[in-house]
Formats: sequence, structure tokens, C-alpha cells
Amino acid sequence: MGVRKSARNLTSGEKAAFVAAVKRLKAQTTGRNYDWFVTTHMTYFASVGGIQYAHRSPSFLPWHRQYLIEFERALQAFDATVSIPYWDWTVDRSITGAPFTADLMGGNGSGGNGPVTTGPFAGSANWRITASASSSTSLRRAMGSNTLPTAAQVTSVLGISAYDAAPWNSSATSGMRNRMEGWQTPNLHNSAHVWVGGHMGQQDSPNDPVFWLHHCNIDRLWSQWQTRWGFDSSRYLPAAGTPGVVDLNETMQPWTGVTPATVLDHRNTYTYA
Ligand SMILES: [Cu+2]
Repeated sequence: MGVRKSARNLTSGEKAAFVAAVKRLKAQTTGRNYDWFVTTHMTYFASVGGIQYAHRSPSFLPWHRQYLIEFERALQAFDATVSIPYWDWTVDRSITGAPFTADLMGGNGSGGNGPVTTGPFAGSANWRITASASSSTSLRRAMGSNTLPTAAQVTSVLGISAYDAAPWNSSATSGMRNRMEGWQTPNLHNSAHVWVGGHMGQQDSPNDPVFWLHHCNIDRLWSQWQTRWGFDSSRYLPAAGTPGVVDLNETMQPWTGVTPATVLDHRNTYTYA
């Protein structure tokens, strides 16, 4: 079972292993390769068949949990020691600190919204973007245009006992999920996408490998919320009969046999250090 660690605590060997596995998945030309993950995120960015799976809906958290599990399994097929690290942006708040170092994610883009110039993903020769919402073939970042969420803001969101609330979308004014996703103050998940900028601000955001570290942290915060309020199925809403969203026992596309209920308890698959 994998243990997901903070990016700031990875050894240089663990950083190199993670980067190498990501690059091997990117180089894979068939099957569920890196670009499959990017295009899947683009497809499910909006509603599919009238259902909001990945965003602006209760299944934001379980959909991305399954998405990260699949990505992590794909990396582990190359190197069984690899787990996705998390970026705790309440602690690591600098453009030049972890995880934006030359031995992991690399740093900022040049100019306003330009190509990343340092690290393993700098320039299209090292990391060519092919499945994209824009024409750039180089990874772009424009970091620091807003303020990252604080530890106090995280604490406030984790203290909300209700998982989600009607109308079950980006307009929900109560419940934990919409604050965690970021359409209600304090806008946790969305704020960090905006703070990195560039590709991270677009629907093809998984083109930036820091996407996985950010979503790993969001999943970790959900796990902390579950540790406090419960991992059982009563801690997901809505339960049944809700149009346009994924109820507790409804399938989450593009997977088969995967529902919010099947991913609620992750503790036999991975844990957080
Ligand atoms: Cu995201």
C-alpha cells in the first residue's frame, strides 16, 4: 500500500523516481497514457450526458480520487515504489520553494504567462504538450497572481459537517464540498489553480504535473474531513434521486463499477503521511 508524502519531505531519490515515472507515462504511445488523463479531464470538465461528474458537483471529490488512483497505478506499473506526493500550499507558499524546485516541478514561467524555464518539464523538448486547450506546446505558468489559501481557511472548511447541499452545484452556499472545490469563500481548490496560472488555469490543467500534487492535497484534506466526520456512506450526499449529479451509488464515468460509495474509504489503497 502506498503512502503519499508531502513534496517537501521527499528524498532526492523519491523526487527523481516520481519524475521518471511521469515521463515514462508521457512517452507511452498507447492505452491510458499521460495524454489520456489530460483529454479525460478536458472531456469531463463540463457535463457529459447532462451529468456533472468532475466539477461543480458533489462528485468533484470522489471523481478526482478515482482519477488520482488510476494515475498512481499507471506510474506504479513503471516503478512500484512511486506514490503521488502532495503540495501543502498552507506551508509551501513560495514560487521558488517546494514543490517548485529544479529537481521536482520546476519554477515559474518567463514573462507574464510564458514557458517554464527550469526543472524536468521546462520546454517542449523535455515536456511536449500535445493534448491542449491552447496552442502552446511548452508548459506555461504565471505564478502568484492571487493568494494561496491559509491553514485557518482549511480549518474552517474541515469544520463544516455537511458534505454538500442543494442545489448541488457551484451555487451551493452551505456544505463542505463547494468551499473545498472553490466556488464559495474561501475557494480552496480553485485558488491554487489560479495561483499557479498558465496551464493550471485551464481545462487541460493536468498538462502541468503539479496538478497531481495539488489534487493529492485536496484529496488529503477530504480524507482529513472524513477522519473527523466519518468514512461511511452517510457522509456523502446526495444519497439518491438527484437529477444532473452523481448520487452515492451511481456510476462515475468514464469508469465502470466505480461510484462515490466505492471510493469513500481509501485506507486500504493508500494513506497520507
Ligand atoms: Cu483541480
